Amino acid sequence: MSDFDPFKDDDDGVAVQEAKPKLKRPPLYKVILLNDDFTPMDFVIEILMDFFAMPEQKATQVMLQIHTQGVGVCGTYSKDVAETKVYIVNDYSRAHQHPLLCSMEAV
Ligand code: TYC
Repeated sequence: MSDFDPFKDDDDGVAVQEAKPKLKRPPLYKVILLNDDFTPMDFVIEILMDFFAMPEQKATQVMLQIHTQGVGVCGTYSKDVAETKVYIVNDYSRAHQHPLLCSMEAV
């Protein structure tokens, strides 16, 4: 026969408080583009459309904002995705001999 008895108190008088699950949302990062005097405007628009899935109008607006304000946000992502975007954008810009700089910062 089984030893299991649901009515037997075998906790030796110890009260057990269940711990609240410690769940936190993972931190998010803004991927940003910096202005410079040499990268062609069309190239920046192409980057925003191809790597950040912006429609042409939105990409043009964001490019002009970076051009006038010095910096602009391309999108907000988890750390891994943001790091990958920064890497591929800087790699692509360098491969096309443009000084465009992409970076990330915690939200
Ligand atoms: N300032 C550049 C120009 O006049 C255009 C530009 C826009 C460059 C945004 C970089 O992130 C940038 N050709």
